Amino acid sequence: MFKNVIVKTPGKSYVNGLTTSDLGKPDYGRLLEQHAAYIEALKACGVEVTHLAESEEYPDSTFVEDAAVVTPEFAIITNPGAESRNGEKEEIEAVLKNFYSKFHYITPPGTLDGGDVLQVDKHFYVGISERTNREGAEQFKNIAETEGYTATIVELQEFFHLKTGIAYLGDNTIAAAGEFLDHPDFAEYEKVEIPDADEYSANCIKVNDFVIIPKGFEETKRKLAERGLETIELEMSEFQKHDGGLSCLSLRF
Ligand code: CIR
Repeated sequence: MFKNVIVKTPGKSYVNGLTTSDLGKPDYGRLLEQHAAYIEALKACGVEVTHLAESEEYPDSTFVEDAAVVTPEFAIITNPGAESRNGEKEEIEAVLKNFYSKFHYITPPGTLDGGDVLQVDKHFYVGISERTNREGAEQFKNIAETEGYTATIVELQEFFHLKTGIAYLGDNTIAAAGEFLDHPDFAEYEKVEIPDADEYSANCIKVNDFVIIPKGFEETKRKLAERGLETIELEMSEFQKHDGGLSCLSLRF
């Protein structure tokens, strides 16, 4: 069970942040509404929300997931791969000091974004992406192993981050899209298969008794319901415009 989450309000500078999408400029008012709804959904899942104020100097810093990886026993402060985001790790580390006494760090020349790390119980999958390099992934694997976890390094072919295309739903089940549908590293799992047209909904989060999914993906909702999973749907349009999904907006522990 997750007890805590950390979220951060997006600042006005969000609209000038990084993106590879061509979905248009985010509307700041709608963005704030969607972020507020995200917080309410998390509260409905029974977690305590630590809510950080916006910081204009880091346009992408609402995506708190990328600056740290958190487990029940320790936190790993990452070394985010985008230069404009790298300094975000300092605030996140300071906040996590309220919850953790044990820290590990990804250090240069290693880079790693938390969005490239998927945890399945005592195992991690670590994606090598535009943001996470092999050195960062190897450092992560070593840290995991010293802590009694195991890790598999996965080279991404197309997805932006590992968790852009995959989520763990408990009970040996994953939601998988695109390159992860037939990927040998995930062959052992039961799969909720997400077709290309619904790819965005592969980035969903299981928080205690609910799976939070983006709004507008009826097929994904139906497939989750078939497995007895209760969903909460959230409008995510303004985050999607900047390559963000549900997992990116919180640290859950
Ligand atoms: C970025 O390019 O870094 C942000 N615009 C989006 C980050 C999304 N984070 C994630 O998938 N973990």
